Amino acid sequence: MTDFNAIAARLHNAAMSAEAVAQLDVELSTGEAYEVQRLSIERRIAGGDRRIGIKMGLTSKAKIAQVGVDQMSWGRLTDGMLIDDAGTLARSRYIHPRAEPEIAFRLKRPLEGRVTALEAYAAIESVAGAIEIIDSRYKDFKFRFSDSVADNASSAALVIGAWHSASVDFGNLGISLEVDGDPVEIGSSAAIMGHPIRSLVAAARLMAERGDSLEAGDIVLSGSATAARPLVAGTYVRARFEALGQATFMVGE
Ligand code: OOG
Ligand code: MG
Repeated sequence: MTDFNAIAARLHNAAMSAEAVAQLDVELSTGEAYEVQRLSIERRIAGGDRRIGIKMGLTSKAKIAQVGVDQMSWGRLTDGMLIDDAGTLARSRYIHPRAEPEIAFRLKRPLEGRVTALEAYAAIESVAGAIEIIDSRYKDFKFRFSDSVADNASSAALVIGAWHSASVDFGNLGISLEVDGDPVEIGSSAAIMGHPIRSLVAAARLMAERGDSLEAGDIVLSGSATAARPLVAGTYVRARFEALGQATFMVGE
């Protein structure tokens, strides 16, 4: 029998120690993979972290092409993953971190199960440009869909720019990711499922499949609009968003 707790512990310890582990030798079912994810995040919560929301994964063609997995996933976000905007991320705390620009939502109402885009809109309190730092705990960033789900969809950290009113039209905003001032990835929020609101609708539906739901106050990362970029210590990363400003951080040692 597969010991889900043991896999969760292995992945949790890999994240805490910044030491990669081998890809899982058994292919978990989707349900099992989400259960391992839940158990591994439970360990973070036991260590003092607080749940702050979720991240969506693989919601754009650019990301699907980069990781070779074409199924949407979601992972859990905790306050321990937050990095202040214009703050510093310690490179040594991660295995092979990459940055990717995303649109973030903060909810004022719960969202559960099958909801319409209109209902999803009505639940948004504010919207922001953000950067997710992903860091697969697997060697060489290689995984199957279920491995990645168990590994909290590679989520490692996030930086959120200034929150804006939900009335900003965020359906097709230009986005660029810069390293030391050079644009290295260019995209649009429309790359996220044609419109990022669809990612929020999908989040509520996919969470319901696992008996979970979005709560008022939750933050939702809608998934990267572009491929992710590896982080190098000593560089300055900035994501710029039309109408939403920017999110930035320094990569420290
Ligand atoms: C999986 C996580 C994908 C996104 O924004 O699409 C993701 C990965 O690339 O490791 O965070
Ligand atoms: Mg992401």
